Amino acid sequence: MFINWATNEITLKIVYYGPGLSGKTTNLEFIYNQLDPAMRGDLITLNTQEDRTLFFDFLKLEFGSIMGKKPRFNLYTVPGQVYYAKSRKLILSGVDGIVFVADTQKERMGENLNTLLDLEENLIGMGRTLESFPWVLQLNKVDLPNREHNHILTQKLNYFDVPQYESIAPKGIGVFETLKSIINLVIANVQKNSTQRNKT
Ligand SMILES: Nc1nc2c(ncn2[C@@H]2O[C@H](COP(=O)(O)OP(=O)(O)OP(=O)(O)O)[C@@H](O)[C@H]2O)c(=O)[nH]1
Ligand SMILES: [Mg+2]
Repeated sequence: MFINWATNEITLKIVYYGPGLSGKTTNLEFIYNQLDPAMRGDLITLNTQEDRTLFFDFLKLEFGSIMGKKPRFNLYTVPGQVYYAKSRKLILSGVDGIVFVADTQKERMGENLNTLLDLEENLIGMGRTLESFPWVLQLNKVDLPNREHNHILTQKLNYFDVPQYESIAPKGIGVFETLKSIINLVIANVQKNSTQRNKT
């Protein structure tokens, strides 16, 4: 979180995290294409030739008001491929909320679990934990045939009982529900922390 007292702006950082090809970039593309240009900046993507995220994607949104300030949401995706671990760690720095984009195909469960563990390790490195951090789970690619059962996905990935949404990112199904949910969690968290600060 970054507060600019001069301009009365508060900047909040939301990171889309998840294994390679789970649909993180597709979420940002859909949000970018749907939103009024007055509410968003350009979508900045750094891709390989195969359209895999090389470093990150970035999209800036501006709307509403919180505690009398104008919030800006900086949305990032991490590169999901295993060997970009250092980039993922770097992109997480200063994060306020996380969307974990899981791939619901049965054969991708191992990758989902590895990446959730990678996220937990990075959070612990920042003095945080998945249990205490604002995050939501997006179960993406539910249109594909080899889909894992919901109760198994929930049991293996959502042991902290965070809000979870099914999605088909290229069609936009579940994309804005997920975004609204993480924005609400992040705002609630900022307000809670500022109330606690004011009490002490
Ligand atoms: N059928 C289907 N395809 C999807 C869905 N979401 C994403 N895709 C496709 O999956 C591929 C990978 O999506 P990306 O959004 O690039 O994945 P990513 O998570 O950003 O991958 P990395 O950048 O490598 O980490 C693309 O071809 C998308 O069109 C979905 O819900 N259903
Ligand atoms: Mg990507």
